Amino acid sequence: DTPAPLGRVDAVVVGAGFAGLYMLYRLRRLGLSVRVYEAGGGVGGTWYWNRYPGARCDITSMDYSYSFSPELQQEWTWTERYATQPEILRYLEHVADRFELRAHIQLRTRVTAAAFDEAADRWVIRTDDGASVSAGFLIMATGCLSAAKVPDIEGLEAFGGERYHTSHWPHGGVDFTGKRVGVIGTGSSGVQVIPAIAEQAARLFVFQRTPCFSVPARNAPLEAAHESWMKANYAEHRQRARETRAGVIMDVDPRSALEVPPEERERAYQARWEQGGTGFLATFSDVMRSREANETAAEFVRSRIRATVRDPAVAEALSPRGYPLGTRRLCVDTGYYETFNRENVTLVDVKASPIEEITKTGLRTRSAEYTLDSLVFATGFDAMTGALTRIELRGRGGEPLAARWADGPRTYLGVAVAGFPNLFTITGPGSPSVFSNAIVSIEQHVEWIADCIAYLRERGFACIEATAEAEEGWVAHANEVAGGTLYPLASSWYVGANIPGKPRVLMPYAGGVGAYRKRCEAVAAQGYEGFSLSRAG
Ligand code: NA7
Repeated sequence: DTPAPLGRVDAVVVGAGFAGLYMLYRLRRLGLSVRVYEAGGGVGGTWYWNRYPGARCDITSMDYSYSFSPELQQEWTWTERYATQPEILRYLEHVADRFELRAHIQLRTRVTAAAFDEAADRWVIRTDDGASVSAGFLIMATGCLSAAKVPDIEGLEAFGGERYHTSHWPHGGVDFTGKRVGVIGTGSSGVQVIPAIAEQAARLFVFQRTPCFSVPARNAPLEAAHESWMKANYAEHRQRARETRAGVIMDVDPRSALEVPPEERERAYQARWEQGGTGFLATFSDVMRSREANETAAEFVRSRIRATVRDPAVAEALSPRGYPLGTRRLCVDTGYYETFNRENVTLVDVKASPIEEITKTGLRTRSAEYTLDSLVFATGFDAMTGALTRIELRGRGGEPLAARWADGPRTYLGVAVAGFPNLFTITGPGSPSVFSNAIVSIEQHVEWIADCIAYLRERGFACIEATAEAEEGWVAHANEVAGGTLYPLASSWYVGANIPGKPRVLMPYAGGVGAYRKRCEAVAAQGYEGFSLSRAG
């Protein structure tokens, strides 16, 4: 078994989704030789893999797109308020072509391991085709929600029907006509796939463990007037978005939900409900800050569920209780609650009667057995850390990242890890990432990393590494910010609660993208404060 020759590039980028494509573009503009490895058979990342029916972004399309190229944002036309998966994928394919990125991307290649060579100040990266490459910089554009999770349910392998995970959907699509289908999971993927499957399948059983809060998307064709207004004001609009908490401009009512008379409060929630989308969270300034204020919003959603779902017992089972609204990601749906009025749809409460086994012919809960032709797992991801720790990343002294993070991820600014020089994590744990419009966070990280690499090269530095003290300080700060929010009150993937044994830490940084960006800019302006920089040899 002769090892393949070791190629050399200036940088390796792992992943060709929104983050990897833009990182490649920026590094090429600096004149670096770059290789991007992408496990998928095409570019697109999340939008390549999540092909389930109903898959759609829950950030409006004109905001969920790159801002780095004024020409691109002028020439591209989105068709709907919220873009579907195929449309976003087409957009990313267009970006790869338009900026001539494809020549640097190696598809169908998974990075399996990477080790830092301390003598050379370089990374040696191994791929599943048996090849190795040496790179000065290693940039992980592996996504926050890319390591799929299938629960370890007894009998899983015995199932005789077809099995799917929403994020590994077959490319040719699936025809559920005439089938008895089970969906496990009612998070963002579940609320999108359930109405779509219900329209096709003969019977649909929804196995729900934790009910979600969902608001209507009110999706619609993009209005020409809105599009031209946005295009005329894009630069300013994008700049304002970058300065917000979540990377999207929200019209936050500055009042407390508790200072407003109940009828007026109800009208305000109703108005946001009619508008659709996550702007619902901005109905009052303290919805995400005060438990009591939050409960008024939560109760409003429950009242909408009761008004929509005809069977009161089903409505009650769909009504979330016991965690604040928004502390598990708020879902955005099209016809989710209405789906439970259909004759062919049955909600199965697997909190009340847990799933005991998957059998050859279906699924058995403690109290009943369901015969199924197909089983769909909408069971989520080992979020934020999974894609990183599934690769054997070894830093100084050969220490694996997974071991380093055994008690929870520790980073400096969510972009670097002490002991892992010349490694950057785009939207890594400890950065706002999933608490924001991902594209705003991705662009900020990519630009910061590209500027950092340019700085190093201009000054003859071969190596940059976060100091242990800086990392410690950032972790402490992020934890302090987290402690001031409602997020720790819910068992969510934000805190790793969906993965057995995963330490409970709020992984995204809750301080907001605007403040975070300022902090990153200040770090750079101080000559990369909190990092040690060294020359070759
Ligand atoms: P989520 O939001 O993690 O949802 C996964 C769902 O699957 C959730 O309802 C889980 O219930 C359920 N689940 C997971 N394991 C089981 C078992 N063993 N039995 C029953 N139910 C189970 O993933 P999504 O893909 O929907 O969304 C992830 C993010 O992608 C989303 O937030 C957007 O940012 C995009 P549980 O809550 O664990 O009781």
